[in-house]
Amino acid sequence: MNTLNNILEKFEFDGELISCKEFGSGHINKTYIAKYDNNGNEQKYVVQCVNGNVFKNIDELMENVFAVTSYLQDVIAQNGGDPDRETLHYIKTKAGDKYYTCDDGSFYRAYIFVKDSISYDTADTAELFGRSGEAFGKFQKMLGGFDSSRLYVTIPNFHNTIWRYENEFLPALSEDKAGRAKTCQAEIDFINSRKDDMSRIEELVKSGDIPLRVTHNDTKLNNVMFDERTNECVCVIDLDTVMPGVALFDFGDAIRFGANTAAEDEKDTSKVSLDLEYFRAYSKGFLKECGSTLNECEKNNLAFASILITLELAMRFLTDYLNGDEYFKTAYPEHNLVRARSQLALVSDMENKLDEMNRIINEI
Ligand code: ADP
Ligand code: GN1
Ligand code: MG
Repeated sequence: MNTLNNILEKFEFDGELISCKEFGSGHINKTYIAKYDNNGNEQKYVVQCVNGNVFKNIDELMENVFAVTSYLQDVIAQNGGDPDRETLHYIKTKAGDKYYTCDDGSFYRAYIFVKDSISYDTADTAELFGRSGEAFGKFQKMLGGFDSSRLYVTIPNFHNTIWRYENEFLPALSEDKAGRAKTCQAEIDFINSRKDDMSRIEELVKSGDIPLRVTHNDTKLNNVMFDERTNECVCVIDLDTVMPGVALFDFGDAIRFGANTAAEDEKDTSKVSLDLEYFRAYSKGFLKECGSTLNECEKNNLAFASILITLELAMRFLTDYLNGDEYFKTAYPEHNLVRARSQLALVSDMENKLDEMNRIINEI
């Protein structure tokens, strides 16, 4: 059995290990921060155990992140930026591999901790949130010249909402293997009643009105690192789901998470709503950077996509609740149900604000 120290020893880290602690609030992977003393200088590394239940092909996943980060390093250097700090740097193992496989079959990979940076689970101001919009917009723009067909699809149908409904939600409901369907009938009914909305973006992709681009696919606020002192955005992280995808979902997922007046797993749904000031700030930042690369159809669907991705997340949380919590990490037995309820409350509020959201986008 590998110990954590033993796993750290497999990587090309500089200096002597001082400490290694679990860190972050991600729902899938396990993240550690390892501190090293390198001749009196502290050097931090991020070490992650990748969830093999979620990511079935670690080689393809790591190929994607190496391809995207090396491309970004060139673009950032050409633009006069600092490639060392503005993109992730993965560290190979001493054996020269992109990740290390433990005796028990689990996978570990490592990268340099972005120097003097911090991530946030909530933005204290709309301005800060707007900066993350710029960061994800810039990410989209910088990858504009990267051929998306070079990337592996690490999780098929990741943001194909209707596919998830038909192939994951409905089967989980009919199987009801954890015996929980009776405890969430209202949520099931809500999701069923929105079925017609679920194929809208997929159809626009099929008709060619919406192009596939290189997308991040998990644009939560805590996937952007900010400078500790200036609060400027430094680097977009968490590249495991970078794949060919729909740019609208990158926009919408960030809104879902960051423009919510409550946490993703708020139990008191009366606290959940879409903050239109935050929506405006993010839209401004995002469109400032990549507005000129999006087509009219994409722009017309930014607000709708925010609702759809929120519905999709609600459905994914509820599916996992019905399955007995196999996918997302949970802190207590009803956690996935609480997440689903709070996301559905956000869907309802966004539906009431759709016209206003579209008005804001048009204004910008
Ligand atoms: P997850 O897939 O579990 O969300 P992330 O890759 O987003 O994992 O990492 C979890 C947290 O760890 C991030 O929100 C961030 O705070 C921190 N983190 C990850 N990578 C880095 C990095 N290279 N530099 C600094 N902090 C990082
Ligand atoms: C998961 O790993 P993390 O916490 O950044 C999930 C996302 C969800 C998110 C909801 C691979 O992201 O799709 O939007 O939880 N990642 C995967 O918080 O399923
Ligand atoms: Mg993350």
